[in-house]
Amino acid sequence: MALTQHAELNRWIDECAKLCKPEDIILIDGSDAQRKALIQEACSTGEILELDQKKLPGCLYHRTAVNDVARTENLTFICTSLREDAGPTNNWMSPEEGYRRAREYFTGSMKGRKMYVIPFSMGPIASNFSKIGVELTDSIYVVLNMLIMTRAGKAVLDELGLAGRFTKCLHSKADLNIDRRLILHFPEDNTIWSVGSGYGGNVLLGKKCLALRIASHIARTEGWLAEHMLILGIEEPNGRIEYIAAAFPSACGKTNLAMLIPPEGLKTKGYRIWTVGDDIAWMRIDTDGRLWAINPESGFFGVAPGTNSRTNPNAVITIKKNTIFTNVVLNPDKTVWWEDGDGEPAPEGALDWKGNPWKPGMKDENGKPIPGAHPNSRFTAPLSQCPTASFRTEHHHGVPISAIIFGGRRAHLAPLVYQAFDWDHGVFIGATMASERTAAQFGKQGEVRRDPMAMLPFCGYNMADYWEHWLRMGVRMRWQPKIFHVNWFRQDEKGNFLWPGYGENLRVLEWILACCRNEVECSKTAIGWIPRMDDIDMTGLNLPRETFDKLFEIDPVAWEAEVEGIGEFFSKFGRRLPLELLAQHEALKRRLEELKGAKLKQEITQTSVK
Ligand code: GTP
Ligand code: SPV
Ligand code: MN
Repeated sequence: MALTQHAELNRWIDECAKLCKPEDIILIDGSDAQRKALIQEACSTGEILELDQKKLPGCLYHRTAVNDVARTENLTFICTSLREDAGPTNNWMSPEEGYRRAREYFTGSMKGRKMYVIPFSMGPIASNFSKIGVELTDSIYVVLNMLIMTRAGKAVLDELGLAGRFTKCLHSKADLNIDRRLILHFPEDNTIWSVGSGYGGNVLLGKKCLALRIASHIARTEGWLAEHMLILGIEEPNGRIEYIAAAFPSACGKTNLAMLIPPEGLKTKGYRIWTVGDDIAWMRIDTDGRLWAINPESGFFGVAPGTNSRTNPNAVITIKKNTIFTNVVLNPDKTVWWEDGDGEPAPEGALDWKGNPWKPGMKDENGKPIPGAHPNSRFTAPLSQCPTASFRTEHHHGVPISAIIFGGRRAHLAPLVYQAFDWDHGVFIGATMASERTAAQFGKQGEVRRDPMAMLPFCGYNMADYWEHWLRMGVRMRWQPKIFHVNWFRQDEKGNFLWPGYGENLRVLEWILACCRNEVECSKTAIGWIPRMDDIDMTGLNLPRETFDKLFEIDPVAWEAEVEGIGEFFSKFGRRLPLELLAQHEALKRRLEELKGAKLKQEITQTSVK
């Protein structure tokens, strides 16, 4: 009997089964009984371990292969007929080559395993703004994660009906060989093929692959935006809630900001924070001319290290039950541990993320501390368990966005916060943002790289066309959100963070909202509007005046080098680069020259006074 009522889906499942040769095909229906049976099966093979069910009810533990712990961007490709359609920032392969190479790796890759068919919806089922995908996978770990991260199961098939449109997502762990690993996107076929990996972003195909790479391509043709952004609501005591969307690169603070707890000093103001999403936003212009956003996901796939009751108490509560922990330390009492978490040092007899005996303070042959949890170890937890989960997350219509924030991890250069002069300038700020590389990607850590809109690894088409699309979206909106740039990571000469970050970031958000309502005057600088010192509420925070000044310092010499870097980056896009961005680049150059001239004049007068 056919597996589903959808003829095309059946045909495709058949085709993939012929290729991968699984011993059985199982349809994921979303029921609790099936999920429990799958957990039992995965536990019996050692793929998954059940944690102490009294201390961590419903929680599971998993380790990925040691060379499979972060997204492998160098093995991730956009497969379009024309190379220019992928653009200079993406790896490209022709669809023919992509299918040919991956087909070899998929051939017989599921022998002796089962193939699971996961129908899933990104966004609330039946919302006009949602998209359906079906993932075929030979990994129970993937199934269990997808059941948390997406709305998956029979209800999605019902929604798909006899002939609904869906993204074809094929995944096989195969032999987990990094030399036979490929993450391929075929936007022209609405298809994703991922083989040879078992790590999150490479294999939970609803997330980065569908909700960003494929969706960004669809969004361009349909006139909306698919972005690497958190969505957060800030409720004032009068009940009014303003929503913001913020794009930070991987491991730069989205989950933390999305679950923010108001700092002590601002408690009396009575703000409440509502978490809508921590990683992805789909945004469209509604009939009211405003930008509205939904979070297509239903769970968090968050960075574990650094998560504790001080930095992110909401996350700590969220992950107390029904959570999958990946690549963290396993304690002998079947609980988990990670660097900079809560409580005591890891107990005797703990196993590190590789499964080796481990205790804190161990060093490698070069004297470097060996971390117990991988720096990119993660938790997968249902959004509904977050104490601040927004009541709008299940709403088909999402939330209206008042401000868009771009941000990166910059030890130098970028001030704590500044506002764009207008939409085009904001698009320029997003297009030119840069950040230090983190553990979420393979590669040299700490290196500054350009990461436009935090979408460098996630834009499914030519980045120049993507900027053009952003510019055009601005024209179509009657109420444009204001655009800002933030940097929580600026450091002093000794390498200490100048800004306390985390909950204290609300002080900056408060200023941002005041700007959106035109309630404050700002200081004009060469790079944008910055706050006057008194306009950021510092109650309860002993931030010395010098630190504030350092946080907002704009060094014209360093910025000149930045402008040069931007020029080099832009030149990669040739004639495809929107003229508006060229004009913005020129204007910034001019403003910085003026600033340098003014500073020089000031220095001369100062010397002559002496
Ligand atoms: P992805 O899930 O990879 O997209 O990452 P993310 O953007 O959600 O990052 P996350 O919130 O998990 O934060 C990553 C790291 O940044 C953690 O180690 C945090 O402790 C740290 N971090 C987050 N917010 C702040 C902040 O305001 N200041 C400082 N100094 N560190 C922060
Ligand atoms: C990121 O790296 O931006 C993540 C984790 O959110 S992953 O799903 O692996 O992409
Ligand atoms: Mn992310």
